[in-house]
Amino acid sequence: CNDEVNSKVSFQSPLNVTVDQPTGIRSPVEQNSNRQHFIPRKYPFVKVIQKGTNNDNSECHDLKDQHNEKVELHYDISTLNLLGFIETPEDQIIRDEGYRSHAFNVLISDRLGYHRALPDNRHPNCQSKIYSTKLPRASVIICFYNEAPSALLRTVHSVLDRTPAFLLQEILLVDDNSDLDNLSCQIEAYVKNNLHKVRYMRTATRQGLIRARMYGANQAEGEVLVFLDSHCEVNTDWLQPLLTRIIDNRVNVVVPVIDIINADTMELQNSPLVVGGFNWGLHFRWDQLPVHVRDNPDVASNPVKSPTMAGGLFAMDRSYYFELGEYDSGMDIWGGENLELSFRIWQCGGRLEIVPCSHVGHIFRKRRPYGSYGEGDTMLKNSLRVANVWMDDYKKYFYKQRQQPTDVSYGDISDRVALRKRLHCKSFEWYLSNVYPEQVLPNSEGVAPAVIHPPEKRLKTKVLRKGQIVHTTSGLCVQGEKDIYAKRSMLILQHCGQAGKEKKYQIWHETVDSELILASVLCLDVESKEQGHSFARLMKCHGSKGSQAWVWTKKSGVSLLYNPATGKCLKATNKSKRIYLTFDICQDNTDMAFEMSVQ
Ligand code: UD2
Ligand code: MN
Repeated sequence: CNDEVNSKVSFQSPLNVTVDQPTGIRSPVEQNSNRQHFIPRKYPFVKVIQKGTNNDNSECHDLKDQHNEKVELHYDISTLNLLGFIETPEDQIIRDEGYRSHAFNVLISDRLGYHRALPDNRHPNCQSKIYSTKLPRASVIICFYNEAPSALLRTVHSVLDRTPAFLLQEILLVDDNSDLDNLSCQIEAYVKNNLHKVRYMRTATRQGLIRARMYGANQAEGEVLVFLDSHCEVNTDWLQPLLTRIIDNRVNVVVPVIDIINADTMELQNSPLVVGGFNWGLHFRWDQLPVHVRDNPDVASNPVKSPTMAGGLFAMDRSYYFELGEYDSGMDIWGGENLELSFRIWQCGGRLEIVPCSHVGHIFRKRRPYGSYGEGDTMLKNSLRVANVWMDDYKKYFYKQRQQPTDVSYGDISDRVALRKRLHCKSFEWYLSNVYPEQVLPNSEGVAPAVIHPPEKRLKTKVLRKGQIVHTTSGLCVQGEKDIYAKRSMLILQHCGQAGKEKKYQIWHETVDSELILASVLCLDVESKEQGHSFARLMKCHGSKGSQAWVWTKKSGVSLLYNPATGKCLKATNKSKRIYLTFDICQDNTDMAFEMSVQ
């Protein structure tokens, strides 16, 4: 990192406002130099919780929180929704570029900054638990490749903010040779100048997450290793229950409950208590708890055994990690290593558990935003290694299940086979009957796409209110264009029906999940760009908010219907003699004035 490079760095963060050049355009908070702390520009709930010294000798000063103050932002849901507002063309660029490079809403992530308060979403039994003070110290290993800086640094700060200092040996930030703009340089300088417990390191060439983690683990000094993805936020007392299980027994490998940080809104959603499984295509899946476990009243706050883990977030005794053979270094980039480690733990005498009192949020994306340098499908190669080392005869089910050709080369596995022998590991048959008796032999289920999905959320359709959506300027009402109940139908403005069918076709139900539902199953949704417009359409309700979540809000007294996932508002647009509903940057003009006339 040299000064020249650093001076060009431009980093979109609420904390990059400098005293000399206040911009304050995109930020929900801006600096008030008299009071020496950040105040909200238009959003409330900002609290300064710690003030440090003003130590401004940084080279990459763009990344500095200029007064070294620790600011905790408290957002309620409606405030969070408003953070996605696109106000300028630059906002739109940050958003679009963010989705392209990171597959989540970087505009909101940047505006949130590096610290935010999270609701303590643990079970009440967990909240009253008292943990021993004689727990081992942990090294937290976070490897990243081209991660959005605001998400990465929020991960780091959430660990620093919510981990008792005496339990944290260090945080190892392993940069897997990121090549996005000046990212590596920015992060390295920020760490150097601000975070003394964090060690930044960078692999000489891109290694993939498996070897990048091994690289980090090899330099770790804590007695326990904790791995986290680079877009997480840990919650209250997250580490103590994990460490407690490890001192109970050093062969316990423990996983927190992985809550969902919504990729479009950054909202934290509680995950249900589920365990890890897999299908015969060797893709990870979430399973319901076995019935006998589910009925146990203690399950919500006691560790529960899990056949596999999702892979990104877990803690393990450091010496046990090495004893058990680290990771399979023959695996590339992404995929499969989570099942490999899970099988290895169980078959070789360890135990894998989910610890319900530990909660960590993770941004679940709909796609992985990075490639693998022409290595093709690393998941297939990695899974072939898993099957051939650990699954004995059962590997035939994997081979049968895959739709792709399986004659690809998966490299030399002799080391891993020798490891299995040396550790006297049990058979896959033993694993299936003792650890995963719920597993059934393959049926015709398809192979899932290669992303790890969040645990399923139950559909809540509780209706808050119902009524017509009126465009207040024209006095017209929103309804489907063609057949009222047609999926994919566009939406138009029509005279508001006063009674009967005409009116019925215009009655929208607003739910607790912020959906607007017509005819029980069809939701107001956003169609991506078509001929320059984003059209509103009726789509089947999916229950996961995003393009189907709607927030009523006001701008200069005008009532707008806002979609946080796109950062845009509903708009009446004349086209071919009809008035269609489209989306655009929210403005206090007449095209965007809508209200719900509650019935
Ligand atoms: C899940 C896991 C992930 C990993 C993966 C299977 C969770 C929450 N996440 O997928 O940790 O086990 O399944 O392999 O359980 N990265 C690198 N170098 C690369 C590619 C990725 O360092 O070449 C980093 C990346 O920046 C991130 C981590 O590895 O911090 C995991 O990657 P991901 O977030 O794309 O994986 P995810 O959550 O889809
Ligand atoms: Mn991830």
